[in-house]
Amino acid sequence: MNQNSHPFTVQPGGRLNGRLRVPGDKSISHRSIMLGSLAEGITHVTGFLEGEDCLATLKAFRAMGVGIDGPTDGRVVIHGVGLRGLKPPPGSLDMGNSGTSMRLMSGLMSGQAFDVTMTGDASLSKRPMRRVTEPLASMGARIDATDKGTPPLHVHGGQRLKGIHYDMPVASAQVKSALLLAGLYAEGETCVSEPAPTRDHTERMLSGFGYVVRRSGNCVCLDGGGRLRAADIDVPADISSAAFFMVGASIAPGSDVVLEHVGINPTRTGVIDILRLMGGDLTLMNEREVGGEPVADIRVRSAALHGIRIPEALVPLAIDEFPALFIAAACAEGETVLTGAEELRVKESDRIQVMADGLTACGIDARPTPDGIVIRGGRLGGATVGSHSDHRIAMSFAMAALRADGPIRILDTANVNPSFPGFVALATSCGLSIREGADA
Ligand code: SPQ
Repeated sequence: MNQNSHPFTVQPGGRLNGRLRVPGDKSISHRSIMLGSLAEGITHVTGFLEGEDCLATLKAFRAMGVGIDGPTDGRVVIHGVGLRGLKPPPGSLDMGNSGTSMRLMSGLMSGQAFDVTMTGDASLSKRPMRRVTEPLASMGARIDATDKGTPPLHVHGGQRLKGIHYDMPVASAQVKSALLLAGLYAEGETCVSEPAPTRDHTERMLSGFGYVVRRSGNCVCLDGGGRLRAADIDVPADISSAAFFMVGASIAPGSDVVLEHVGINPTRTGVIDILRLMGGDLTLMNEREVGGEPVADIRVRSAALHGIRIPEALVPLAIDEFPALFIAAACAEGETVLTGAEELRVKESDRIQVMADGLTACGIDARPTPDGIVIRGGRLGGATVGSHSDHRIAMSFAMAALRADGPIRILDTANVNPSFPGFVALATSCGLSIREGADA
């Protein structure tokens, strides 16, 4: 892809104010389509994220014969076909940029009676899949990948799966979910234990669909052969999208925003904890539970941030928010040290290196390490930065402009829309001087 395509130009300074609701949670939206399709009965989803990643999942299930109405204004109606009701798709399934679709569906497809090929875009085609294909193989699945263990994946149908007890070497919700979804089709018990807590939306939603999931300590188990019963799902606003505004409001003096109806599942709230440790002023209001997921309105006011050593226990709980948090660190007094986050190197881009390069271009002392980064807060200069097609990098540098002393131009931002449709309009509405295009 042309690295100069579709730039953002963000003028320096300003502040963020107002009440805003960011789009629906990406992880929950994917899972709503998967479980809704495999349930018996009709599932109504509201707040669905209408970005290309989740639409890739939706189109895949449509291609396998599931009747899905919408999305219309975040509403989707899924006519579930039951665990054994999917049909062979007419061609390969295109997962676009979406690691969640590819990895979770590797598990689900392993239990089907038919073969499926799953492809992805240039970024997804570089991401590691052995983390799911290897444990799935020990359940009896047959999945072909490239010699490097990357997509496209060809999943052979008609295999007899058996439950396993798997100790995950990396803390990954995608691996855990892939195995649990394969476990629905396996003989006996499938158990996954995790080295640190990861997002538990799959477990919560399975329970919401009436499937018995047993949790004990760091281990989650289910038995194959059960049934899913349709349930309505209200998808909360995505904390990973809200994070850009949490950071923007924290670093820009005079800011005061309320982020409405944000999912605050404890496996996702590391960004709030880390910003607070840095001196951030964040208040949770109107806490409530919606369809098995905790939700709150989050008020964020600007604050003088200071550098910290980020506790490693918080890393999996904030894994997608580090690009934004690195901007907070660049605006903080003193040094911020992140360790134990090597997973950041295998996301949509190498988020450690790409953020370090961008921050360095802005004049910040940012030193990557094998498993993290050391950032010394300082004066942010205007610059042109490459996002390497990574939506989270692009939106993070957009927020950096609030504290920069010159315009920030961000290259190759076409992948922002798939995870955060309407980002430019929403950011503009609360005070960011951002426009799509190259001219300052
Ligand atoms: O879908 P994708 O591309 O893998 O999405 C990312 C993101 O930043 O949007 C990671 F690049 O989020 C993952 C997250 O990092 C979504 C996810 C999930 O829904 O289960 C889990 C996390 O990945 P992992 O590898 O830690 O399991």
